[in-house]
Order: sequence, then C-alpha cells, then structure tokens
Amino acid sequence: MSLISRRISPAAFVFVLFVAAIYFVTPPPAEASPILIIQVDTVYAYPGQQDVTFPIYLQNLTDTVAGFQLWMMLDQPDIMQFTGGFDTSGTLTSGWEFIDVRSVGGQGFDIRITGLANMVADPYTPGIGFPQTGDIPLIKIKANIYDIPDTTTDRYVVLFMVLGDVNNFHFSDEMGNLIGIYLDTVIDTNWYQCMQWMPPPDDTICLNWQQVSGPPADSIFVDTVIVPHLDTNLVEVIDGAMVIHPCGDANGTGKVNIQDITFLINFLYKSGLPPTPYQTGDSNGNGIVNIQDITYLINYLYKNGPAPQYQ
Ligand SMILES: [Ca+2]
Ligand SMILES: [Ca+2]
Repeated sequence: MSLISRRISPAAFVFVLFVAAIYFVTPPPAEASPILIIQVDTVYAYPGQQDVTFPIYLQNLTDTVAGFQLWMMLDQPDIMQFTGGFDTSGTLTSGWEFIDVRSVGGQGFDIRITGLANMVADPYTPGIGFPQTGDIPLIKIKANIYDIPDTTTDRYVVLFMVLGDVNNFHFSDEMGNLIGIYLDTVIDTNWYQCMQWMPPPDDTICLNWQQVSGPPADSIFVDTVIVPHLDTNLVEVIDGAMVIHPCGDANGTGKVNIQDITFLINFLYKSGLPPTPYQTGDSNGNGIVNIQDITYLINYLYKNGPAPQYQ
C-alpha cells in the first residue's frame, strides 16, 4: 500500500499499470490431486415422499476437517424442496457441537449447511481425522417430494453445490485454516486529482483531493487485496440427484410396464433385489409388497384397473 502525494510523471503511470498487469496475469495453481472429495449421493424417491434422506459423503485425505460450510441448490423446485431437517447419526459429524442447516432463500430451493466440531467452551470435540475413504456420510440432509403426477417426464432433480465464493463453500482444519484454497493478489488502483494546490513555493502540497476514474491524475493510491479462491484441483465436488419413480415402477426404469411385474415376481419368489424405494413395489398402497401388488399391476396394465397409488 503506498500513497504518492505529489505530481507524478506519465512514466510513473506506465510503471504502475505494468505492475498491475503482472499481478493480474498470475497463472492459476498447477494441477494436483484432490485432497478433499465431496460427493452428493443419488437417491431414489416416490411422489409425495416426506423426509427423504440423502447423504453427502466426504473423502478427506490430508487434513483434519473441523469445520465446513456448504451451499447447495436443486434444479427443479417444482418437484422437491429441502426441509432444513438433517441427521448426523452414523455420520462423520455425529457429536459435533454446532450444526446449522437452513434455506438462505427461505423457500427450500437451496440449503446452507454449517458445521463446527468444537466450540470455544468445554468439552473438546475433535474434528474428522484423515484419511477418510468416503464410505461414511459427512451428514444426511432431508427433503420432501411433491406429489407429482406420473405423467411428469423429467423426474431427475440435480442436487448441486454452489461454488465460487469461499464464504459459502469451504472446509477448515482444527486451527481454523481453510483447506484447499489458493490466494490471489488483486491490485486495486485508485486515482486522485488535486483540486487546489498550495500557492508557491509550497505548490507540491495539495489542499483538496478528489478521486477520479483514471488518468490524468496527480496521485495514485495502490491497494493490494488478497482474495482466497477454492482450488478445484484440490477440492473435487461431485453433484448428486433425486430421482422420482412413478408409482408402480418397481424396477426404477421410469416407466410402469410388464418388466415391473417380472421384477416383483423375482423379488418375492426368486430372491431378487427389492424395489428401491420399497414403496415403488407397493402398487396397491397398503404398506407391504406382496402378490396382491402383482395382481394390481396386471389389472392396471391389461384390464383397465386403477393406476398404482402410494399411500
Ligand atoms: Ca419400470
Ligand atoms: Ca401392497
């Protein structure tokens, strides 16, 4: 930071512009392996399902994580909303002293998640040690699915992290240092013109400065600002999704047809995989999946029976 409070030559302007140019073309950090990987899960749900839980996983390779803030959004607010609910049981943040989950916009289209392992007062709660291989969730977030009709074709809601501002997305160690960022130096040049000089012989002293947008100017105030940025080479983010199956879509293809009947037969009688979520197999909506749901689907598909319906 420097203040030049005297008449300056055009050469000085050129010099300052040259210095500023050098700083502005500082290349981004060289590519490196990630040290943090955040992955939002892809979860299957059914229309009208409440309190659907989706996990956010963390791989933490080189630092203890003792604090974080994440901000995420969804791309189809007509299909689902974040409730602000969360669950830390069985997660890496179980026992943390401060967890805050809220919609910044207030309507559940976004969710900001803030966690701190340890507050100032006793007791001492350690952060997440390393390495974490990513099979334990960092936290589990809750959402509600609207009762969308089975005719809705795009049933895939992208759940994505909002990056670009370390105030909204960061991880920190036990000392409070941000993990996986680089610092950028930004030169901010302010130009001033003297509106009233002292009379001679003191005419190098200005009585009244006024800021102007650029040269010509009588003085330059150069401000150096250090701006932290997320280094996406070091912090990898994998977005997730919420996929809404139609009622009766036991095999999760997005359509209800004879293959769902086959899927249910395999599940009930041939040790096949269960429907996910379980309710997609419950065509008659009575809470259990059994042979009656197969009959219900046959009636719906081939005998003009009523459409599958969740409870
Ligand atoms: Ca299907
Ligand atoms: Ca049933």
